[in-house]
Amino acid sequence: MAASFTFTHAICRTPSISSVDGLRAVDTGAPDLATFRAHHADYVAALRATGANVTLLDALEDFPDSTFVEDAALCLPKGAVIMRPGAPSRLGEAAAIRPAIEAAYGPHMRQISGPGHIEGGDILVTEREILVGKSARTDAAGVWELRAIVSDWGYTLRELQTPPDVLHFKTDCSLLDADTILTTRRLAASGCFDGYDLIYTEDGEDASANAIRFNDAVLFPAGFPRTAAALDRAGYNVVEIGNSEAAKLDGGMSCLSLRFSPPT
Ligand code: CIR
Repeated sequence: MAASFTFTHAICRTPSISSVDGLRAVDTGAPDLATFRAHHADYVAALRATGANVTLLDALEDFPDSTFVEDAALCLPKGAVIMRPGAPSRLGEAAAIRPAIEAAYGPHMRQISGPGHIEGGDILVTEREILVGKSARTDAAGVWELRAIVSDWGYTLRELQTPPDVLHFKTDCSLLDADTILTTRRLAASGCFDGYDLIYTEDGEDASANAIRFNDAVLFPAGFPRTAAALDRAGYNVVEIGNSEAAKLDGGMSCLSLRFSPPT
């Protein structure tokens, strides 16, 4: 099975009470904690429904954005890399996620030591390569350090640019299968996905580009019916999850989990 979307495990973290103070580009109001946690529980249940073993970490009040675990680590079949978040308030999330990653990966774990920065949301792992978009959170030095690590493991890394005013590379794209990517037109316009099959988000539904293929399911944010229908027509098993509260913090489906199969 394809390692880029077939996983035995995931790690999630319960949204903290402090998540109301999470980072956001535009303030559309604080997330409602009860709704956020209910959506998060639906998300974890959807991952578990595919047969995966999901570790649910305790909320971390010191880090308002720490439910977005994806940004603190990169999990690959051959090893995991602890990231170095570019947002100062998120830098400490690297140390906080480390024990959970170490429990799963043991010695197959490395760490970005800096001075560069890199966040997992800027990294799309496909079946053939690792795409990394530089952004306000991910700089050239961070990409350089990651490249050295993953090259040792035999992976190819391609450095790209996240569009201006887009938080993360994966804010605008998702892997659907070994050859297919869901993307906004503004991201694909750069030609960065040449050689892949593309499904575009429908007009006015760019905010649905952040989805995840996880085993037989595509977890997809509720509220984008035309893009959901396009995925359904293309044969994907679309599982809609409420994302209204995470979206207030610029978060989406990929941000809420680390997905992997531990090395054997
Ligand atoms: C942040 O600005 O860092 C959080 N409020 C949202 C992080 C979303 N993560 C992601 O796209 N991978």
